[in-house]
Amino acid sequence: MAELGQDILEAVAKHEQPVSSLQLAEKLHQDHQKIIGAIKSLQGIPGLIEAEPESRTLWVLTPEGKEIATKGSHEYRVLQMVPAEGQKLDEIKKSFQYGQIGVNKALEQQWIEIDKKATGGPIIRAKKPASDIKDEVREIIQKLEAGDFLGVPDPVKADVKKRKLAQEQILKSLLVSKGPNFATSISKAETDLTVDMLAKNAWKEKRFKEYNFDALGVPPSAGYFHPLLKVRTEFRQIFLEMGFEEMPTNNFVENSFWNFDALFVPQQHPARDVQDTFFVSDPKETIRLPSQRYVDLVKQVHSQGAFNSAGYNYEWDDTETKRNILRTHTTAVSARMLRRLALKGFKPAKYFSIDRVFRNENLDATHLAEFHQIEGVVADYDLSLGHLKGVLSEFFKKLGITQLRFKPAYNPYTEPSMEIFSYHAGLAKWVEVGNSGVFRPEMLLPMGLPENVSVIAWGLSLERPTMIKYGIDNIRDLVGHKVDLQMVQSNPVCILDDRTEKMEDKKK
Ligand code: FB9
Repeated sequence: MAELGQDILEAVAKHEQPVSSLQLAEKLHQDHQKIIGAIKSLQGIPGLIEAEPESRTLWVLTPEGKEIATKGSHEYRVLQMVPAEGQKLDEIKKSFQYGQIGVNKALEQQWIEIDKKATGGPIIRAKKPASDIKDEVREIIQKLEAGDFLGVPDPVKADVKKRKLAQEQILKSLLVSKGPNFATSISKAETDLTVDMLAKNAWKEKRFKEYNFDALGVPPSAGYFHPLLKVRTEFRQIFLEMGFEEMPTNNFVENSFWNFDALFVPQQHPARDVQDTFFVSDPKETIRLPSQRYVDLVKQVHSQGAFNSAGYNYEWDDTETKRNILRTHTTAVSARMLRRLALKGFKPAKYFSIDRVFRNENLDATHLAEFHQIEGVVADYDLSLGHLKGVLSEFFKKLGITQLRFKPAYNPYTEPSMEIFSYHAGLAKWVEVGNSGVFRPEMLLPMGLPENVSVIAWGLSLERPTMIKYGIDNIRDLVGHKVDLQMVQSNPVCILDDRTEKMEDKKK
């Protein structure tokens, strides 16, 4: 293209008058579109050339039109073929490609007549000699081809188009002339102003590339945060600005005491079966249970009842409580933190956690055997369900969710319990956004927390809001070995509140 640009500059230099791109295409034996491209590229060099758009109308003959222009109209050729004594119709029709059309048109013009009673079949006779007749169609076609179409009446042009003898085309071209900085050589635009140029004043003869302020920045060849981690940061920010302290969740392996027994989940509860829980085979059992006194209190409240609770009335199994598992919820960590709070002397506290939990459940498009649980815990004196509803409203409002509904539910470790629902405008339905409740006294009192202390808590997953905000339908597109890393790189920063248009609505 640079070479073609050079040729164009040299051609323009030879003309005082502007040169059409059509002329340049002919002169340089190049396709007109290539010439246009090269001119536009030269226009990128400030002041080098001026290029004004021009357009002209052309009539381009079809093959049939070209035959008329060179050999005459079909009807005139038929007339020329017919001798005084007449000619068989079939012979005329077969004499050239357009013979049939020619006969029809010559009859229309009353130049010929057909004697259908002639012996041996119909014959054609001329009604007037060809020398007395002007082949006007041919003249018109030749005028159109020569670009002399102003004198051709519109109905005639319309007939030419209708007979598909020629097509009218608007040919766009550029009229090129010398610009104020015209030169026949294209110096490469400099992209840097160097010390050497300044020292020798060489910059004065240089041409510098224009700044392109629309150019996108070079994407940093750095790492990119996974959408889950970006959403986790948003949730962490929400908890921190609400005054919550993050719990230490750096133990995926948990023992059944903290994951179930301390939460007053009975040892025969189905959630503790292999169908729902991943058991660790080695080490199979923990060696680090809390104090025997605390374990005995938990054992008592389960098996015989205590603290005004009837308990579950079953035979406690010391082995069961020691079994190592992958934690099924971060509520195990909440239990550890509440026990620690009791041991150091109770003060009101607000804790949160966001980390992985593991459940041996059926997989589907939105559920894997692990997910990130988000949990909030508030411990204070005489908290009620009203406090729980209030803190949930505040929390979800920061997610842009303002329409909440609560539905009675059951958890072994909370009473009362509520499922949390929010109206999703994009889906036009109420969707479950979490679960919550007030921890039972059978969980709190064996820890040693004061009787008038109550603890409210709630939980939700990290994956569900992330999938909704990023418009991801299948969880395997978000996490796992099949994830497209381009998704990680190209997904925008996530802002959870209602300032951003919901990704799901965008998909509509
Ligand atoms: O996250 C869930 N849904 C959700 C959350 C946020 C959200 O945000 C939108 C952008 C606006 C959208 C949806 N759920 C809980 C509800 C369902 O997705 C459910 O099908 C899946 N649940 C998980 C458990 O499934 C086996 C989500 C997960 C869950 C459920 C309960 C708890 C934690 C996570 C809990 C708890 C709890 C209760 C009492 C005391 C302490 C903790």
